[in-house]
Amino acid sequence: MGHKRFPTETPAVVTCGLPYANGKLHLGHLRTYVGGDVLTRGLRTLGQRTAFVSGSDMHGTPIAVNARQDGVSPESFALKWHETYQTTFPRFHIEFDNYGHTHDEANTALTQEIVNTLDERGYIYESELDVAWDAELDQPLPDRYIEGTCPYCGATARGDECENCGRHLEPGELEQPHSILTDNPATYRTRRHKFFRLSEFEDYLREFIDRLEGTSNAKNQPREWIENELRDWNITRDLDWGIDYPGDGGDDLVLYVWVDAPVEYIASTKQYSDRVGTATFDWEQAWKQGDGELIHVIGRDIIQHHTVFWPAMLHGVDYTEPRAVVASGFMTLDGDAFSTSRQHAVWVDDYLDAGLDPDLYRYYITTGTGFQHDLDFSWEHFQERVNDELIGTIGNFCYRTLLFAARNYEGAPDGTIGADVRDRIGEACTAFQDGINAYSTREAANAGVGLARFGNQYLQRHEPWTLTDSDPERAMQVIRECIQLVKAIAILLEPVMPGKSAQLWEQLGETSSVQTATLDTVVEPPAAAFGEPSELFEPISNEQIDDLNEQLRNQRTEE
Ligand code: B3M
Ligand code: ZN
Repeated sequence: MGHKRFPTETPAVVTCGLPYANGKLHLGHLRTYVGGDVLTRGLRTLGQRTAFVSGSDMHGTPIAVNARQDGVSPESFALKWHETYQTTFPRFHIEFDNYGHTHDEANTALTQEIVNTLDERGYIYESELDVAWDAELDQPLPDRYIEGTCPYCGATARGDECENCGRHLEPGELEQPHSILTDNPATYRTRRHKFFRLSEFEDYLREFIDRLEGTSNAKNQPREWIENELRDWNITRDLDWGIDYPGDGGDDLVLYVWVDAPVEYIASTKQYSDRVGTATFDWEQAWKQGDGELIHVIGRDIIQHHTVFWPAMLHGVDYTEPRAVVASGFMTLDGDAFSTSRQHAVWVDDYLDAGLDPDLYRYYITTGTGFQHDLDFSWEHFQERVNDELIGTIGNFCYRTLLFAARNYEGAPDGTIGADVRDRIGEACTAFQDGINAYSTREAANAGVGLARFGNQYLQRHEPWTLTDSDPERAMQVIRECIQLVKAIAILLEPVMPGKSAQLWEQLGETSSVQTATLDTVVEPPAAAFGEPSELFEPISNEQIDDLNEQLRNQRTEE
């Protein structure tokens, strides 16, 4: 069974991996959120009904450990960061339809309901488990409270995950574990815990993986995990921060953070439905009735959670299965991993405080490489891409066209669109549509960039400024064609640069919103009257790049 091409009759939900509410956001973090936002806007340009949701991940040791260091409660610690993220995303034009958090009522209730159903259906059992313990402090050491060696790749890893090879680690798997609190080697205590019968989902997951769309890393890596033995999954923790285990026998246990975190995708969609009404978006149709085109946009380190644990949970309660998992590559800064602890990072606030437009960065990461490939950020490269591509190609073409049109015709002159321009616009629309259908935000964005490149050549070839006297009709036609190209560029680039495209739309004299413009409107006639445009982009100077690099050097600390 293949999936239907977008746009479909059925509603889509695009989700972004939930950020742990535990620290400042840097540019590297934004890759998946910008990716999800561009994809959502692109789907809407195709006419696809789409909800875009996410939320803050409030639970687990990623929060508990950091809150403890700060000497505050996990709840107030996480809420503070949640509020920061909620205001930061829109500043980068990342506009979720709903941005909740995992500790709210909606997610707590839905998580407990799903766990209860899994329990009733026999997918959960209780068993003894040797958990890591700090003998000196006499306390359990779940997940990030221990560090040691990954049994799969030998790298240094945390209790439940190896960042190096991307594997999830079950309790007991980490080798040479030691407490991050005292540095003592971990000892063990036997405790009763809850387990999810993942092993029963092997046949289902094999078939699911064959149907799954998205990036090739997300479709291929899980095969190996599913082919090898699927171990049952420990879904509870000895921790006093999280969602309580709802059924019998789990009195002092909370759910493992990876149980309730993805449920927020559903809870967040529900909150959106509750707000706008089910006639506009029905969360149950999407999540419970098999009708939703569910697309998860994530970082590549959490592929296993989204292609193994999560679809098994959904299948266990008869919810809709994901259609696609779109997993980004990692980001580096000047060739080195972004690091919060070493302050090797460009903080999102610093980027905005430098007066840089968010769309420039959105363009940089969307078109810099394919979504699943690793991508490096450097200020020099950023400057080059802004000055050469955004100014040299896109800004230049749009500005020259609109200025000439405003000065000579006070807007769009009469004239027909010749076959080559019409065909070239058609090709760009097809490339855009194919790009979105392949979950390639880069291909979709490049469709618009390609039109600007074509437009510059077209202007150069026909030199309308030499025709105004000798052949005024022809001059009018060329400009009329170029304005149609500008209009198409505004629509095709809206997903990647929503702010700049809205500005261009206004310059074109359009009164509607470019955000709601669909592909069929690229051929509609432009507004007849508009005034002189302003430049869309400002060049970035060498001095500014030197300053930004210096700031980066000054803030960096050695570990
Ligand atoms: N909070 C962040 C991460 O591991 C984690 C994602 C949850 S998505 C349901 O990247
Ligand atoms: Zn590993």
